[in-house]
Amino acid sequence: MEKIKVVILGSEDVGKTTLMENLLGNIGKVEYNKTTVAIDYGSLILNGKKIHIFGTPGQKRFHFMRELTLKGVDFAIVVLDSSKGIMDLDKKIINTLNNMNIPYLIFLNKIDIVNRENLNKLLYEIKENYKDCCHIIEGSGLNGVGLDKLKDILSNLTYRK
Ligand SMILES: Nc1nc2c(ncn2[C@@H]2O[C@H](COP(=O)(O)OP(=O)(O)O)[C@@H](O)[C@H]2O)c(=O)[nH]1
Ligand SMILES: [Mg+2]
Repeated sequence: MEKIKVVILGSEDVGKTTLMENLLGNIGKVEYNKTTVAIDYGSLILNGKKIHIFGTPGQKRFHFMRELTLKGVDFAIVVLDSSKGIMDLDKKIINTLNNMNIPYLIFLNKIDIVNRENLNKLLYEIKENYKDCCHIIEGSGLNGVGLDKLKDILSNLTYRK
């Protein structure tokens, strides 16, 4: 069976762990001072492919861990907190993905707490600055919105590395 490796990235508290738990069921994780430092990754079978999903910590000083994890993956999911917009660390993460030529999607999380006007401004900012990003999903890891679209995109990925 084809195996595809996907990593989840994003700043602290944007909702990475919540999204993974909703996607994969109750995952094992190690948290230290509320930061997820290690994750027992899970996998999904979609479209006859095994999609392995890895998490990463969101703290600034752990950027080296993100870069290491990214070396062997096929695809990345960048989670943004749409109530906070694109933070500096998110920009650094997206630039790293672009420099490493890793395809990614942006999951605009927490849309349940943001109004349409602000969400549209954020969408505009992303489309202006990140023309290489192919998919943007509006959703909520907390209540499951956007997960079907996310699974649909994951099911169409192909092995790269
Ligand atoms: N309103 C709202 N809160 C969310 C959503 N997803 C996560 N959260 C909350 O955001 C906080 C941080 O979530 P967590 O998954 O630990 O973020 P992480 O640091 O990126 O792993 C928690 O209090 C979550 O309940 C969402 O879609 N909507
Ligand atoms: Mg976490």
